[in-house]
Amino acid sequence: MAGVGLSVGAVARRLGVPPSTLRTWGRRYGIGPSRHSAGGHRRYDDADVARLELMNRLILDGVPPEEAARSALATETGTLPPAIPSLAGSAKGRGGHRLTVPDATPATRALARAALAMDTPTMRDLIGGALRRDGAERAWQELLAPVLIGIGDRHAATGAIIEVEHVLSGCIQDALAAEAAAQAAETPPLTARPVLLACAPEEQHSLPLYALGAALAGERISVRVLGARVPARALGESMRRLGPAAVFVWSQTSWTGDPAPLAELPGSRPPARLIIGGPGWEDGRLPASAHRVGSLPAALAEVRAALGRA
Ligand code: B12
Repeated sequence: MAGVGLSVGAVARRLGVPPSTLRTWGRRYGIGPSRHSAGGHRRYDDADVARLELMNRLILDGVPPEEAARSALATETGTLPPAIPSLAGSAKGRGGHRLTVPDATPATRALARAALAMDTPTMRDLIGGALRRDGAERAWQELLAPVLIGIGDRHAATGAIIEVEHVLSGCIQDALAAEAAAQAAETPPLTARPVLLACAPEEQHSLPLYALGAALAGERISVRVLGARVPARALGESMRRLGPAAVFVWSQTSWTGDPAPLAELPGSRPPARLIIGGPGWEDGRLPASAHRVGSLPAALAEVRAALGRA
């Protein structure tokens, strides 16, 4: 694409959408070509095309166009952030992709490398080893979350490695669920009222719930992980049936962060503490009773407070 950039028709063919759609996206969402040819024709450079490819993929994955455009425009399509040490070479997968992980360590490098190679047995060994050695809270904070964030950034920049995201997520979820079950079997919970952990309706990103679940099980706190995409009615029904001490609801993305269903959750006596986490929640309209947390340690502290533990 050196120098002149691609025409509307060429980009449309590449994405498999009509040229009129590209023009509409440009007009409506401000995601269009950065330059024009000498003759005044619209020209898309590499960064424009990368952004449009990302937007198109998000739409194909079910994200509303406006949201997809906002994500694509907010994504740095060129170089990765300079402050983050590069894992170039060491974490290079067969597909030639590279990954940058915040505060990379030998452990994150090894997991990133195994993930990019889709080497499931090694991923399982590394994740299981970290959970046994460091416990769920530390393993999540220092190993799992940084690698997931690195993978998400890579996906945002290239539109690629979705398959890596899926395989790694599966390994992490299995390992965290197994860890929670092992902890509960080894040292039965001390608390009578459980803590419910649920994703917001339609929210598929559930791994933080499993991390919190495993960390709570390690503290002998009884937990029920309801998992991804929990309809508000199902969460309400679970609250009526189980009488939890606390309910934690996760929203990763803004299209699942509508706080309205939170206000409809049933009351109880004694009341359940409502704790919400994740970058998706829309500030401003959150119920006054909600305790918002921004990290796994903060979520653990809120749950302990709900249970009257120091
Ligand atoms: C794994 C993953 C998936 C898996 C989820 C599997 C599962 N069982 O959870 C799958 C493949 C299913 C998936 C699907 C999609 N995903 Co996805 N996914 C991710 C990924 C890589 C990790 C998600 C995660 O667990 N995040 C939790 C932690 C690790 O990350 P974090 O939230 O950024 O962490 C911050 C805070 O939340 C806090 N924190 C960290 N851990 C914890 C724990 C607790 C308890 C608390 C309170 C706070 C906290 O600290 C961090 C620093 O501030 C993220 C990248 C990312 N950065 O999150 C993308 C990401 C969330 N996905 C994204 C998208 C777009 C999608 C899809 C729409 C399309 C796609 N192909 O990727 C679909 C549909 C999702 C839907 N409708 O719900 C985007 C969202 C963009 C946006 N606008 O919000 C992201 C950010 C990737 C990206 N950069 O493009 N995804």
